[in-house]
Amino acid sequence: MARIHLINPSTQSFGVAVITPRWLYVLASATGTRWGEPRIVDETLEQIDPETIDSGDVVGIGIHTGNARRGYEIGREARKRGAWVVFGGIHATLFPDEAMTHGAAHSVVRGDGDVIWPQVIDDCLAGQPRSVYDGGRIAGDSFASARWDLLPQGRYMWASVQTVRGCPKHCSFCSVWRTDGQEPRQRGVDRVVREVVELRRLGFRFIALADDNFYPVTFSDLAQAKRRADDSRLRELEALRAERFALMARLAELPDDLVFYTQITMEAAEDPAFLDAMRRAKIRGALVGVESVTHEGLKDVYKGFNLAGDELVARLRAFRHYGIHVLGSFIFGLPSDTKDSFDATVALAERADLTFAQFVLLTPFPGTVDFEKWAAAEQSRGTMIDGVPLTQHWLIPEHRRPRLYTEHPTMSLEEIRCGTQHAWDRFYSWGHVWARSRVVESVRARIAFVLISKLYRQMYANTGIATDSARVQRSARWARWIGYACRRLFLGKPMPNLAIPGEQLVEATFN
Ligand code: B12
Ligand code: SF4
Repeated sequence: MARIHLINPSTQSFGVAVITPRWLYVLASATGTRWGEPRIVDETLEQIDPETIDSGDVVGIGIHTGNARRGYEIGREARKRGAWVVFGGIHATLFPDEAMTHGAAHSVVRGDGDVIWPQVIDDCLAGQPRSVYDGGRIAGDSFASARWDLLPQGRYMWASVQTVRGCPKHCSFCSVWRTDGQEPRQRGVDRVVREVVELRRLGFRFIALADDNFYPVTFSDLAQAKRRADDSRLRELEALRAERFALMARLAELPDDLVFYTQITMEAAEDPAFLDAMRRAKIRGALVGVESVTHEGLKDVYKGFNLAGDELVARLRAFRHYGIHVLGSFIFGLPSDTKDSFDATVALAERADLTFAQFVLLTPFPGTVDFEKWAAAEQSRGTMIDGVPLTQHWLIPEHRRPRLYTEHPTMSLEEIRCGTQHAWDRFYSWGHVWARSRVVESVRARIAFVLISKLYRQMYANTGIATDSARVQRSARWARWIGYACRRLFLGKPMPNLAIPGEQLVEATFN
């Protein structure tokens, strides 16, 4: 019988991984059991063995821009072996034709895969797949719950659960508001809670909320809606906000050893009731897109709703006041950056009591406003690398890809790259990490904190910014080693009898 494969491409495999790629387990759930259990391969753990793919099988490959090239290699190999090849994910949604020409796709699914996937499989197995399927933007209550029973044991430190898709903002470097839409689609509270309970039963304590923006309704949105003559928008927003509080109240009833982490805009810091609800819900960490520490930088990325200087420090500290550790995300390479920006940013990150920080290089991701502007200018320059136009930078072999794409008015690209590397080095130096580890109490927890900081740094910085391949390999080895050492620290004793708050104990799989 034909088999269904779901493959998450990656050129780097670490044996263990930090967070479960949620799409794999959501699509596994959407697959159902009609065709036997799907075969799941996450290449961040280990590379696919092509021998496992047979003629007539259906191979689903999910790609974002960074792993599209590897995804296309797998697609070509699978097609050569006679399988039906289907691409999905954000990059395939943006460039369905590319998945056909470079990835040998029979079909591409644009948008959400939860509902349309069984139909795609049916069509493939009937020998009549359509070239493009529109999965659309489904309503929150149609999001499929993941098949956590299919997870390999002891490989992932964090599970991932989604509570909302879409983000009302419109940052220039981000494609989420265009692909997932600006209208927040919140998932029913019961479904989220059931998934979390299932994960805790299996022994997961750490859960990433794979949301675009956990705070989709701000005070200024409410104030704006209040000014309208028609109050329907205000009622909609109030209902969305009430649902957030309802979700957090239910999470608060779950075992205290759970730890949630989410992504949120810093506007949440002006909402003490929200932060307090987050604290009670055990949301102990949040990625906050700070992007730049100056007003000019924020203007560069259309993020005027963020603050700068002392006000910024106060806002970021507000999270810590409620026990929420911030992973601050900063962008370097903005036109307004100067040679002083690197040190100034690290200093601010430390002054604001950030527990973690990431310093990313401005990258024109397709689907963004930045990309459109950059690609229009770049097209006339016509730069090619290894026969690939720079406007399709994701198709260039990884070791040949530039680290920066936009000329800077005052700094050379190498200065920006080195400044960024230096910011990571400084923020994650042993001394600084050990000093920050005071946020946890026991020595064991402090050691865990240091290891996690180093792991984060090795996985996301060195392998991304370094141009020297020996350094990249060394980082990957380090990350593998620390990953193995750390993974047990995150898991708890399974709680097979954990009840769903407000419900009797029910079977462990839900849909
Ligand atoms: C959680 C998350 C992370 C986690 C990843 C954890 C993990 N192991 O998956 C962490 C924090 C590690 C992370 C890191 C990064 N991320 Co990220 N991340 C997200 C986030 C917020 C949610 C992804 C998610 O799990 N969604 C839930 C699942 C269910 O939805 P989904 O993946 O979209 O899948 C659905 C559909 O796309 C479709 N689908 C997907 N695959 C397939 C396959 C088939 C066959 C089919 C039919 C359908 C299908 O069906 C699914 C169900 O509806 C997204 C935002 C977003 N809206 O996608 C950004 C996002 C994917 N990340 C992004 C980026 C840029 C990064 C980083 C590069 C950031 C950085 N500068 O370091 C790194 C890259 C890491 C790496 N090497 O891969 C960008 C990607 C942009 C792009 N064009 O590719 C996004 C879109 C955010 C943004 N602001 O633009 N990320
Ligand atoms: S960067 Fe964050 S706040 Fe801005 S549009 Fe993207 S998801 Fe929304």
